[in-house]
Amino acid sequence: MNMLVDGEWRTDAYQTTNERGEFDRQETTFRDWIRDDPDAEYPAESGRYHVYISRACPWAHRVAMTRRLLGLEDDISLSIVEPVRYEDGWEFSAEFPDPLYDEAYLRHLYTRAEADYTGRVTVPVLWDRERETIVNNESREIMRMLGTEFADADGVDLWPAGYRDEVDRVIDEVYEPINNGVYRAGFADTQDAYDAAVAEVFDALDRWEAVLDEQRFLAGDVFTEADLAMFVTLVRFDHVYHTHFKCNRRPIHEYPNLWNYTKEIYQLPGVAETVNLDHITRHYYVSHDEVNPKRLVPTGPDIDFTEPHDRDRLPADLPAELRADAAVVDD
Ligand SMILES: N[C@@H](CCC(=O)N[C@@H](CS)C(=O)NCC(=O)O)C(=O)O
Repeated sequence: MNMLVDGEWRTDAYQTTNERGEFDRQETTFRDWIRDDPDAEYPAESGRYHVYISRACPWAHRVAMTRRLLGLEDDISLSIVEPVRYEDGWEFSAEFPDPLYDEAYLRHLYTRAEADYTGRVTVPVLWDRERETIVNNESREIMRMLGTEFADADGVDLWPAGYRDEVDRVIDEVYEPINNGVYRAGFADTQDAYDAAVAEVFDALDRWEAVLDEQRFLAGDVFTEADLAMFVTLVRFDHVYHTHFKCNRRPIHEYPNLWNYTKEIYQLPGVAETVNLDHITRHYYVSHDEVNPKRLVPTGPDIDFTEPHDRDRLPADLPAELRADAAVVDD
């Protein structure tokens, strides 16, 4: 895969699998924090920060969804890159421009931030207009800092007191077998690596299917960052991971609890507008020509995230903003 090496774009430098044919995800590199403190290096100021995302990417989706659910749209601006990634990496276009510098490629933001940057050029990117640099490009950390440093204390809380350890534990538990597991299955170079990854994916899905029979959300009866982290993988699963990444033991819509859980989250106010199945589908099937050389995009599956769910059978402690009837309450 492609990456920057000492600020130069290289198409041969990034080895995605190790000697056993297993997908190795490189660590992200910009790890600063916005703080709710006017003297901080990156103070939480409305209008100062921008996020670059792809509607296709699950990690970027975490950030877009957090921003929307916390009501930070007027505080943090957002722009979208072209859905398909070719040899030059994530790109901008007339339809999906770079609103800050009118750059042609996302990698130019990385070299603006650090002229001799070495690493992958990934979304999401949290950009500081004032220092003209990347604050952070790790979704889990961006999700957390938007909630703890930026959001209004009276609003939606995705990392609520009393649940924090459990949320952190669940995010860890879901990450390797599920969020990253589908990638390890899809990008495996050997049968053994694929077999092991796909077994982990489905063992974990079976486990969560059982948990969700007894409780509404992953950490209990409240909707948290852990659900958001799980949802971005589940909502992509049947369209891309099932076929493109060969996680085809069973689609999500055949798991009663996981499917109803996915539909419930999709139907929370604001969530559906963060999901773009066209960008998701085109991105995966067209960008990864090593997995899908003819770049044909399948038309299915025919599933409907808006059909009724049955999750009301379990207790939930949802803030007013997240209740399905929130739009009506606001009127
Ligand atoms: N750890 C990062 C991962 C981000 C990531 O891997 N994003 C993918 C898109 S889904 C990307 O931009 N890949 C480009 C590349 O690897 O060159 C996060 O969670 O924010």
